[in-house]
Amino acid sequence: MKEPIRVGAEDRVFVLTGAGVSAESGLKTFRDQGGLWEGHRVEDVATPEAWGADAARVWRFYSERRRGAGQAEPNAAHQALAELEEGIGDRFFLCTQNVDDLHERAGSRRLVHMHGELFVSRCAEDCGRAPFADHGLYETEEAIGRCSCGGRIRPHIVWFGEMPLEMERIQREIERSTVMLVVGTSGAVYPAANFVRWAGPGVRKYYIGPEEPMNARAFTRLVLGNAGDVLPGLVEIRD
Ligand code: BV8
Ligand code: ZN
Repeated sequence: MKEPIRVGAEDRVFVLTGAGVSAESGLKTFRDQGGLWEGHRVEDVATPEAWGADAARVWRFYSERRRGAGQAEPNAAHQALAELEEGIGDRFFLCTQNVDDLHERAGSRRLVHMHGELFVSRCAEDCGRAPFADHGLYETEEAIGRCSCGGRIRPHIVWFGEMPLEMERIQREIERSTVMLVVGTSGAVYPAANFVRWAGPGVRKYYIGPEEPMNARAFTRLVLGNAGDVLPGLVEIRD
C-alpha cells in the first residue's frame, strides 16, 4: 500500500488531470497513439490553421471523439477525486486538460476545463454569443452549423496556439494551494506542464501515473501506478 497523502484542516488541494485519468474509461491518450489522434496528426485537426484549411475534417475528428466519450463511463480515479471534493469542499479545486465530461459525471463540481469541452460548441467569430451545449455529430461542410451572425459553429476546444481558458482563476488556485496532485499527464503540453513549477516552495507536489512524466523532477513524490488503482484511498483527510 502506498504511503498515504495526508490532508489537514488547513490544506488546500489543487488537482491537475490529463488524458491518463480517462485511460481506464477506455478513452485513448494522445501519447499511446504515437502522437496521432484517431489516426489524425495534431496539426491537421487541433489548430486554428487546420480549422481554416478543412473545417469539415476538424468536425469529423471531434464528432468521432464525441461518439467515444459518449460511450465511456467514469472510472475509480474520477470517483476518488469526486469523493475528495466531497470531503474537503471549497478547499478542493480541479483543473482538467481533458475535454471529456467524465469528471462531471463522477460528481466533480469545483472544476475547470482549461482546454475546453467536447460537448460544447461556439461561434467561430467573436460575436459575443456564449458557448452552448451540443452533442451533435457533423461530417460535411454543409452540416456545419451557422450562428445568427453568419459565423460557422466550431468546437469549444482550445487548439494548439490558442489561449487556455480560466488561467487567472487557475493561477489564483495554485497560489492558494498547499498540496498539488497531478494525475495522468505526460507534461508535454504548456502551460499545464508548468503548473507544478508555479506552486509555492512549501507545497507538497505528487504525480500519479504509471510512468514518469517529463517534468518528474519538479515533484515531491511520484506515486507510480494506474490512477484507478492508486488514487482510491491514497489521500487521507485529517480534519
Ligand atoms: C498556448 C484540446 C499561447 C484539444 C489540447 C513549441 C512549438 C509550438 C508550440 C509550443 C512550443 N512550446 C510550447 C508551445 C505551446 C503549445 C505546446 O505546449 N505545444 C507542445 C506540443 C510543445 N501549447 C499551446 O499551444 C497552448 N496554448 O501556449 O497559448 C498563447 C499565449 C497568448 C495568446 C495566445 C496563445 C494550448 C495547448 C492546448 C492544446 N489542446 N487539448 C483536444 O483535446 O482535442 S492539448 C491535449 O494534449 C490535451 O488536452 C492535453 O493537454 C495534451 C495531452 O497531454 P496529456 O493529457 O498529458 O496526455 P498524454 O497522452 O500526453 O499523456 C497521457 C499520460 O497518461 C501519460 O503520462 C501516461 O503515462 C498516463 N497514463 C496512461 N494510463 C494511465 C495514465 N495515468 C494514470 N492512469 C492511467 N491508467
Ligand atoms: Zn456568431
